[in-house]
Amino acid sequence: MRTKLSSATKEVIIGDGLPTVLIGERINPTGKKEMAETLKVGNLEIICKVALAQVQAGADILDVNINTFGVDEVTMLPQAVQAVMETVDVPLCLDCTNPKALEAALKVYKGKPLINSVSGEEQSLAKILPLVREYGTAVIGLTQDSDGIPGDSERRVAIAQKIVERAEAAGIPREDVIIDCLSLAVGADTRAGLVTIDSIQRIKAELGVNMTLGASNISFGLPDRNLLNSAFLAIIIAAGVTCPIVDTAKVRPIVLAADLVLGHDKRGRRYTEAYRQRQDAGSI
Ligand code: THG
Repeated sequence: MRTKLSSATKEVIIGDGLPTVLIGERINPTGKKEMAETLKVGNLEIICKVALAQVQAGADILDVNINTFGVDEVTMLPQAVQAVMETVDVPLCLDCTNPKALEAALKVYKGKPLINSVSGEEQSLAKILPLVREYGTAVIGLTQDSDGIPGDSERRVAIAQKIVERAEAAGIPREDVIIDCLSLAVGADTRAGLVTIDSIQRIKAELGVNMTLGASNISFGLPDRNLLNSAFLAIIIAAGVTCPIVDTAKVRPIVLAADLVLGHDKRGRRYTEAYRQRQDAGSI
């Protein structure tokens, strides 16, 4: 299973056995006061700065989320996408659930983006899948529905199956559906990680699709979050996640280490090259 995404000038291929593709999460005003304030007045400078920093840190794709109180996504999402496309050359992941804003962004996008996201809810499937089909994009399918995120893997697998079936029925190839099993905080429930890992393994075995995950949700409310996120990332990559959503600068070394151990880095070139770069930068 290979998912191909592109910008105007670059193609990124997501698949089993290939190097893990990193989706940079930092264009997101949640918890970032300055980014939120500048977005409200239509200033995209910070977003472009954050875009460049993430690509320099090794992000393969950038998530673009501008959802915050006081920002009109229908106006601002296409402007943000345009500004990011003029700053970096990686494919983009449009993190927005408003179909009008998505369509406005799809009209200016050059290449094949990833839409983030559709869920198992009828209303979401009905609004998002036609856009995926019409614009020939790929889409992230969240394993949640009107009852929220299921607490067991059986129901998460069932939602993933429903999304894949409905996408195929709408004329969207299976390789253009990337499933997100979602992770809840282990601080609230210590079985939360296991349910996500089990869901990933089952979906890989039963559906064979590419998978993403917002890996940092696991550590909410706990100390030493990067340590937990790193352990979790290595496990979910081994379980079948091929394109996690991450803070690239913080996790690229652990991802490269996991890729080497799992045979996703033939001859270990990516691992040793990143080590050399950190040495040259004086960070080790
Ligand atoms: N799945 C999918 N999409 C997603 C998520 C997911 N998009 C949003 C989110 N989850 C992933 N993106 C982020 C962005 C920021 C943070 C976490 C996940 C974050 N921000 C800091 C905080 O809240 O403490 C604050 C800002 C900072 O300094 O980075 O952690 O699961 N499909």
